[in-house]
Amino acid sequence: MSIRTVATTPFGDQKPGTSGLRKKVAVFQTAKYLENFVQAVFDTIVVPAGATLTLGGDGRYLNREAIQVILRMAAANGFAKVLVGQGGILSTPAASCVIRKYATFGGLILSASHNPGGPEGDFGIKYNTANGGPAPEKTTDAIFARSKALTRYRIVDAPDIDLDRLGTQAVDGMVVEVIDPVADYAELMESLFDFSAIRDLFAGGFAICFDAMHAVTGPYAKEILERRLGARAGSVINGVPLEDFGEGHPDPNLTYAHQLVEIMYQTNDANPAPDLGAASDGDGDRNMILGRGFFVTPSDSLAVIAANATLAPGYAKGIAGIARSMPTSAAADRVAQKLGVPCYETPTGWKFFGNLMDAGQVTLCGEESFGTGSDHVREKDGLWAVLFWLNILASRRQPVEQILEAHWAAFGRNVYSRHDHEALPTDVANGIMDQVRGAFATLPGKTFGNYTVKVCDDFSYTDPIDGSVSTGQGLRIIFADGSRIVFRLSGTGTEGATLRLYLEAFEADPSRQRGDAQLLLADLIAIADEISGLRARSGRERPTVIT
Ligand code: G16
Repeated sequence: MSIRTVATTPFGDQKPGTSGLRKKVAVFQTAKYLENFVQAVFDTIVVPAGATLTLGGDGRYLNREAIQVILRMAAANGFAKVLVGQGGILSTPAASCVIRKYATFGGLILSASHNPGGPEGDFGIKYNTANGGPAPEKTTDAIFARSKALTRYRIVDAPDIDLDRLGTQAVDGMVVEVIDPVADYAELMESLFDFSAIRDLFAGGFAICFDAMHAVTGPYAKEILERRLGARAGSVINGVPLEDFGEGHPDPNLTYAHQLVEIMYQTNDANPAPDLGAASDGDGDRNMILGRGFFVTPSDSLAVIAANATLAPGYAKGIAGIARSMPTSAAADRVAQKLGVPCYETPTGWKFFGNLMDAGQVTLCGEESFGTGSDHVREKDGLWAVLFWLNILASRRQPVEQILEAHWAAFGRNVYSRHDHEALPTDVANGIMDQVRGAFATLPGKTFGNYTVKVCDDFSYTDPIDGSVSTGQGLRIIFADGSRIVFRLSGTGTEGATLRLYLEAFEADPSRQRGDAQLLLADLIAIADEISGLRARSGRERPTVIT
């Protein structure tokens, strides 16, 4: 082996965020930047002899180049084998599936998720452990510490491998197997859902529009929805992964998935909107669900999936429990209560669900940030959520909107919205958070119109399985009737600071459950501004994104 040890100096800024290290492409193009981080990962995880690594990404700009570098470094750091997705492609849930199925020693996933790509965009990398899930905080902290102490990295001299050719090649003695990125994942989906019922649904004229946003899910959605399930050709739009996502922002929400939104909200009777609309993000772990002219919040989607879980063969025996991130609405809690199963409230970040799933405490997990998933893998899974909805629709044969209305009538409606204030100057965002924190002492007992503050806190969490404590996870103002306002700084932005305001009000009365969330939440929106001084401090009249 021709291992080279190359001197390097620490960068000091390689701290993985909510979901791995995310930076501008230009930062990742800095000499030795990628190598430094990858070496920090390999040093931290201590690669056992004979280990296999899973490797792939969402196809964004720099994906292929980074994979060749990582392959050479994996060979120099003791891996015996790497499974890499053809073309360098593996969606995040598919990577999790491959790690678990082939019991690899974790995997490296190259993605900046829903952030834009291309030379001016973002790039990212994260390590997932052998359970298929994002590395826990203690590991990412150790990786960061190591990245700051590094003086050398190891790499072999070897030519690039052909990423497009399926089968086995070698990098200086290490085996590289280029695998079909879709096959294992599609097989797993077939084992969970009633494909024959969904095929019947499509055969009966049911129409879906799936927006892959020129990101990684295109090949997955075409294979599963169009080829295996018989959705009509063209059901998948923007289905070719592009390095810059067609200059789009591959974030499946009402703002960025505007083409899908226009299709689903069109009112032309001669050309009706499809029955179901769905979109997924850059790396395929997020999802948005739309009915005809109707938006399903991710929090409601989790609750509906939980309430209908036994309709899907993979969940026919029932669910062990549910977990949701703190800012996610309590709609799922109400379902859990009815089912008599536990519901856990965790900090934002899929990694907090891992221990609960590994311990068999929960089956379903969800986050307001368009993440839904189950213990079939250890990541949230966009296409899985769409297939779950299809399974429910194939069984219930009702429009999406009716399913939601029936759900609210049965459980009450947790009216919910998130307001994002993106790319604020960091000091402005911190100032807003400080003002809210500063108000905590005076808020309990204070009344704003119909709302009286019951309690406020900075959310902290003790993992029930390993006892680890995570503090500073979001500022909560909880009112006497259970309504909530939450302020939190995003852990995934790469420009300034993104401040998220989460709003939730409970409505038990079916006659008042219908209607636009922004109107139903107007009072809470005003209270949030009064407490935080958000508009005055930011100088902005409205949020960048409302979902
Ligand atoms: C990542 C995590 C999610 C988390 C989200 C929060 O999503 O994987 O579990 O909910 O970040 O983002 P923020 O900190 O910006 O609110 P993704 O899809 O970017 O990997």
